[in-house]
Amino acid sequence: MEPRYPKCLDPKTKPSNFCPGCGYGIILKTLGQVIDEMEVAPRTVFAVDIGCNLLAWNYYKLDTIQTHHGRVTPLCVGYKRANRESVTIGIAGDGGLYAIGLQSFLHAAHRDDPVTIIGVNNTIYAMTGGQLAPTSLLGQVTDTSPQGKFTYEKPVLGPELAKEMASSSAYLARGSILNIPQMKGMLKAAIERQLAGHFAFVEIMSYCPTNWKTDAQQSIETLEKLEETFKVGVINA
Ligand SMILES: Cc1ncc(C[n+]2csc(CCOP(=O)(O)OP(=O)(O)O)c2C)c(N)n1
Ligand code: SF4
Repeated sequence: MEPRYPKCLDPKTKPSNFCPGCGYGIILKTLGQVIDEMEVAPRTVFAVDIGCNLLAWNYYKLDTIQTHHGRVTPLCVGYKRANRESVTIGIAGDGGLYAIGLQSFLHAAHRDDPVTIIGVNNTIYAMTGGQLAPTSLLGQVTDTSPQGKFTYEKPVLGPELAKEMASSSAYLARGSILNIPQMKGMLKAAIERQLAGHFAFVEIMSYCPTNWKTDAQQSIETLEKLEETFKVGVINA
């Protein structure tokens, strides 16, 4: 059997799978740095959902598993139960986590399953072309709400919602690619919390310039505006 790699980040660069200007690369690079700095790569398994996050399937030197849309949380829970020594990290988009996958996500938080889940919130279904998501804001123009979202006054606030059901030992936070050091600290805390035997979730606000139809400056400004609703910070320490 091949020895497992001590580090997950590959020093050799390869072409990005993501659109130019996408936020996913920032998140994945930061997560990789955290895994390597914590020296947990040999025991880490990385799980990807359906959505643009699945383009990370060959990003790390890690065993990587993939599942159906919204099923990354139960996939991680099942893997962790079979391999208690593993560090199990799953990633999904806001569509996968808060629509089709909401029930299993909330119950993992409720059961305090010792996994680390990362939710990338770009307020739309990105991979399929920019449709309305539970996180879209009232009035937000998307491919399926050309005149602006008019249903549901409030967007789903994932970490706040999870707090309603989660164990008090769970770590729940919202970071942003606009503050990388803070996001990095949250990812480290989320892995430490799993190692302590508890559920951990970090939502990360990110931009999707392709579906938002924004240039670099507009992407940053749009994200800054979104963060007035999606408040960055630790929700449950
Ligand atoms: C069960 C199921 N329903 C629908 C789809 C189609 N589908 C593929 S990606 C996607 C949306 C992904 O959006 P999100 O989860 O927010 O991730 P993002 O692409 O924004 O990272 C959908 C609906 C699917 N693959 N499987
Ligand atoms: S569609 Fe959006 S989220 Fe997906 S890779 Fe392109 S910019 Fe990134």
